[in-house]
Amino acid sequence: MRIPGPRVLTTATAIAVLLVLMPAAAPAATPSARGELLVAREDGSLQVLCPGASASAARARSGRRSRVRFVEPNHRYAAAGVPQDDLFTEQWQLADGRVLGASAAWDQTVGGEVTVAVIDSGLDVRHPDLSENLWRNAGEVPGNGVDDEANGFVDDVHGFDFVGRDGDPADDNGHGTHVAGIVGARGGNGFGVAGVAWRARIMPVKVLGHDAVGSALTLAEGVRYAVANGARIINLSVSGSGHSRAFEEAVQAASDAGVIVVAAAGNDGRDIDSAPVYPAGFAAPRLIAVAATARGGALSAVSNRGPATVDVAAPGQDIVSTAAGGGYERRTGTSMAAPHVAGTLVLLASARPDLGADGLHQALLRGVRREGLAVGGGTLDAAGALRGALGGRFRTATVPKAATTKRTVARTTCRPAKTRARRASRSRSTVKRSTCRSSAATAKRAATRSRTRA
Ligand SMILES: [Ca+2]
Ligand SMILES: [Ca+2]
Ligand SMILES: [Ca+2]
Ligand SMILES: [Ca+2]
Repeated sequence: MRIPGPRVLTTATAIAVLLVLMPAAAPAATPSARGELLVAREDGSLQVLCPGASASAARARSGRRSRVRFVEPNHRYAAAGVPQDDLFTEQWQLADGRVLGASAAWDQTVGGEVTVAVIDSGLDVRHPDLSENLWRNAGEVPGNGVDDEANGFVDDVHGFDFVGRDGDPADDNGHGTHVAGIVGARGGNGFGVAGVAWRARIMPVKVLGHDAVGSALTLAEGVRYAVANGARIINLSVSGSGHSRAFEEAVQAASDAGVIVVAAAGNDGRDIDSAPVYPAGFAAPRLIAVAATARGGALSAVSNRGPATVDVAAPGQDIVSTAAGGGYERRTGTSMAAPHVAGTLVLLASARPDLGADGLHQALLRGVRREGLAVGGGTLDAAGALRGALGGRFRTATVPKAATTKRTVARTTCRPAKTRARRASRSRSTVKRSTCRSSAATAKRAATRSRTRA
C-alpha cells in the first residue's frame, strides 16, 4: 500500500490560489511584493514569476523541472535607510550615498513633522506621494466661505493662493509640486519618489501663476503668510534681478522671526556677486542661497554662482520628483537645488529638536564639503550636517555599505523569456535574482519627462 507523500501543488494551482489570496494591488503602506510571485520547488530551486505571467506560460517555462512545493508573494526587505519607493533608483542624488549621504542621514532620522512653506506655483494636493505630508490649518473649516480661525484668509486649509486669492493653492504649472516633492515626498511608502525628508509638513503658498512668474506683491504676501502660520523653513525657488523693498522686508521679517529662508541662486549661469538676483541677494542673516550641481559634483552650467552671495551647492540636474496631475517628471535648475537644503533642514530639526534657527543654520553650513566650487560654503552634505549636529549620537549603519548599494539597484527588470530559460538551464539550484518592474512604475517612467526650468 502506498502512503501518500507530502502534498505538492502544481504551478497552476498554486498561482491561482495566490492570486485569490493576494490583496488587490494598491499603493502599499509597506514594501510590497509588487505582484511578483516566488515559486519554491522540491529540488530546492526558487523562481520568480513576474506580474501577469500566466500559469500555462510558467508551466511551459519550467519544462521538466521538479514539482512546486509552495508559491508566495516575493516580499521585499530593505536595508535600513533605503526607501522602497519604486522610482528611488532614478533619484541619483539620493540613491548614490556619496552625493548627500542620504542613506546615512536616514539612519539617524527620516524627518518628522516640521512645517516647510513651499512658496511657489502651488501644489497638487491630491498627489498620492504628497497628500499625506500636507500642512493642515487646524482651525480652518474647508469650503464654507468663512475665515474660521480668523487669520485673515478664507478657507486656507492647506495654504493659500495669492494669485487667485482663494484658499485653493492648486498648481497650474507643476513647478511647485516638483519642488515640494524634493523637500518632502512621502518616503518608504512603496511607490514614487522619496523626499529628502519623508514626513515633513508641506505648506503650499501659491505666488506664481500658470507661467511660473510672480510679482513682488504676491511674493511678499506669501512670505508673510508662511511666517504668520507657523512655517519654520521657507523654500523660495524663484529669482529675479529687480530689487523690491517690500519683498526684502518680508524676507527680513521672516529671518527676524526665526524662520530660515532657502533661496535658489537663479539659472543665468553667471556670477551674482557683482550683479545680484533676489531673493538670493537679500542680506537677511537666516537666508541660505543655493547653487545647483550636476552629476559628478561640479556646478550645473545653468547655475548662478558667487562666493559672497551663494552659501551652498546642492543637486539640481535631472531631478526626478512629483508632477502636477499625479505623475513624476525630471527637472533641472537651482529651483531643484534649494529644496534639497530645505529638506536637510527638516532632518536636522527632527534630529535636534532643541536647536533654534541659528543652530540649524550653522549645523547645515558646518556640514558642507569644501570642493572648490564658486560658492561661499561648500557642497550640501546631509550626513555631514547630522554628524556635526549629533556628535557621538550619530549612528553608523549596521548594514555594510556594499549591501546597501546592492539593494538600491535591485531594479533588474524581468528578463525576456529566452534569457530566463537559458539561465534556468544553466543553474537550477541557485536563487534567480530576477525582479520585476511593476507596470505602474513602467508607465510612470515612460511619463517622466525631461525639462529645464527656472
Ligand atoms: Ca483662515
Ligand atoms: Ca473656512
Ligand atoms: Ca486657487
Ligand atoms: Ca514615495
